[in-house]
Amino acid sequence: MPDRADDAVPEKQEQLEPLRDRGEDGPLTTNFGTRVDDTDNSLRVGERGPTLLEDFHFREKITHFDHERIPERVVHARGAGAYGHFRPYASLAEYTRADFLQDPNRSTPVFVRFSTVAGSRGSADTVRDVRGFATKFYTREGNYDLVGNNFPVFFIQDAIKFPDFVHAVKPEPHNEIPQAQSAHDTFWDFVSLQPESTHMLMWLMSDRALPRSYRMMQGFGVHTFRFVNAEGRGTFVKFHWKPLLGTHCLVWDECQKLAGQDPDYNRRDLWDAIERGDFPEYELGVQLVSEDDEFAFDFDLLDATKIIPEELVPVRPIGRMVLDRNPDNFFAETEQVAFHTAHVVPGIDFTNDPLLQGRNFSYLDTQLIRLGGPNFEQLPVNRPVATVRNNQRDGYGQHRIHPDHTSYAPNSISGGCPVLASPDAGAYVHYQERVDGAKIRRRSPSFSDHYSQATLFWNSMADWEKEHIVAAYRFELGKVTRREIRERTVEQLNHVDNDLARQVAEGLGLPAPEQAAIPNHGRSSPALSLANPVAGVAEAAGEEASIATRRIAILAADGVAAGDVLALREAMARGGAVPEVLAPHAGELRTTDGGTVTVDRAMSTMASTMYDAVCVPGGPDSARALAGDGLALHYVAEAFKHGKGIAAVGSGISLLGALNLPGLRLSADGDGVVDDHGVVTAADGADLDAVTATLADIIAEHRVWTRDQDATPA
Ligand code: HDD
Repeated sequence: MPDRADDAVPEKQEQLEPLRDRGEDGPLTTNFGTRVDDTDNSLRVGERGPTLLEDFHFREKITHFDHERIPERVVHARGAGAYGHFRPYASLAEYTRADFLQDPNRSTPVFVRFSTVAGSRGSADTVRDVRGFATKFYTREGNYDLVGNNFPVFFIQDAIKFPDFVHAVKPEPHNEIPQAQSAHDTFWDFVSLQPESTHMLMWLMSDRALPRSYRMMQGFGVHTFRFVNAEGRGTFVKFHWKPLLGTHCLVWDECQKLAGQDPDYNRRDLWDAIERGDFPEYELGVQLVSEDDEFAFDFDLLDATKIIPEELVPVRPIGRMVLDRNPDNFFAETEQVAFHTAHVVPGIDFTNDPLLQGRNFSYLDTQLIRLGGPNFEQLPVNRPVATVRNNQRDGYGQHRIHPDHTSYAPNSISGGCPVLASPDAGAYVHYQERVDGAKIRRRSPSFSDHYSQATLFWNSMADWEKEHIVAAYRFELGKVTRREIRERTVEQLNHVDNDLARQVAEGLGLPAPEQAAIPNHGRSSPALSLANPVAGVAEAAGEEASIATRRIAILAADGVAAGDVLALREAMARGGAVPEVLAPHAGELRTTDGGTVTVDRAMSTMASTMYDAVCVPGGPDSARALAGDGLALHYVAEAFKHGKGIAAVGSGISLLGALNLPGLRLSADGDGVVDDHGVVTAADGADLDAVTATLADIIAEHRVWTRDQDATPA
């Protein structure tokens, strides 16, 4: 295990250490401590006789096993977690009194859980879905939970609709099919009748729903929250997490294949990176809006289906989070961690966003059923590092022993303890917002524009992003069996953009709407496109787009040119990437110079989908073997289809030649390095540094979108 990051904070880990049960040395015992001499045979009458009820070891072992499962989360059931720490860049005292945002020299421990939303605990990672991005800050003033997603908006405006939405997206009730998919009738039935979901659907149909890695994914607090400073002045705030590795996504074909090839793709990626010492980092940014500007926008700040375009209010970087420790036990930590939007600290408060208000009820309620009672805050991962002291007592799983004789206030027997804190002594003071109105079940008219920002999103997309969105709608609706639902969705899309609606309709064989239901306003927001670098992060990090942590496959067989393998491997590793030699068999490969190279993985165990780029070194025998190997051929064709960087050297180029990749002109003449649509080729003897530098530039751009992907068979 590599060393922790330099500014790691000890408080939380110190608290956890005595609770870690490493089961060191010593004999097996029952849960009540009696030593056990046989755990393989139950106590019975004679060798072939019945089992005895008095076999306490048997009964305890089986009973414990029978009770091992707890209910999975009703949403966000599948996830992965990690510990780390957060440090602000500068004091934010002007806006908030939150202690953990005051001192740039002090770090706060965190636990983060990433998740998918719709699937069960055992479902695949690479499904089309929203991703959860929930952060628990263990501050000195108590736990603060920022329970966000990787999209900045949500499906619905009012929490009372959440059960309807979740019932619609979950597997259908009669047959529990499909698992972790939105491509089915009940989901599209609901959203096509629910125009407020239109903006969120644009995000869901975009590549944002297919993150390459939890380490390369943005996070958003979604709601407008409120900062409150020491003078009691409030400022509206939206939270943004930006990954230092950039925001990158997979393509749909890749996702579908990965769901079978490695259902743990995103979880494994996070785990492996942390084990390697490639600690994921995210910059926290805020959009701040003064209370005077509450009504300055053409949308309502309380409406969670809206963003504040970054061109209107820039994201201001305020700090950085590093995740540097994997949990020791999945169940104890990642499964039992309990997030709650109402876990707030002084200086952070709510707004009247009706989605947020409902969440503030739901998260506490759900932990009671999921974790079996009101003492879930005592579970190791949930325990604040701040002192907990109150008159709450008893309940299932009570781990505290309270020796005091009073559990009520006021009291005199315990000298009135625990005493109340004053605001100056760190007490939470609710923001004193004046609210006045009649009791009504009605939504504000300021929540009623459901299309402008969906159009803004569509207008902001690069051509390839638009193509992917259209393809996603065609796929999803193509799985919907009821024609009227497909038609209704096209009609909704025609409120976003006529061209979009037409393309989707054509793919579905439906009549294309002739005219837009609402004319496209023509506005766009560059920050929404993955094609544009994310503002803030690179400057703060002082880092260029890089190949750090990218996985590079070097395809080789017996007879490979050792020099090529070495040069490719070393150059990639120098850039911080993770190169691996893949071959038709595991073990060692013979090389042209009579030596050997070690194979990292047998090709059959690691598909091209698990790498960001592929290299084919020279060596005539190796190239011939690979060109005759269907797996190797498929490997390169698939990487090409998915827009990945490819490099081939010398005779390695013949593998590409055998594939007839559409639009590719392969020329290995001369000694130069050729880059044709992200396929880098160089003749034997060419400058390998130039090959790797060109490939590195392509990988840093993530994918090449100028190829004819659709025409590539793979
Ligand atoms: Fe939620 C879990 C994020 C709306 C009710 N939600 C959950 C998690 C995340 C979010 C990241 C997983 C936390 C973890 O890793 O344990 N939820 C969101 C966001 C929303 C949102 C960003 C909209 C802005 N959620 C939302 C509403 C409700 C809920 C409107 C209910 C009214 N969410 C829950 C829940 C869950 C949950 C049922 C399931 C398990 C849990 O809370 O601990 O209470």
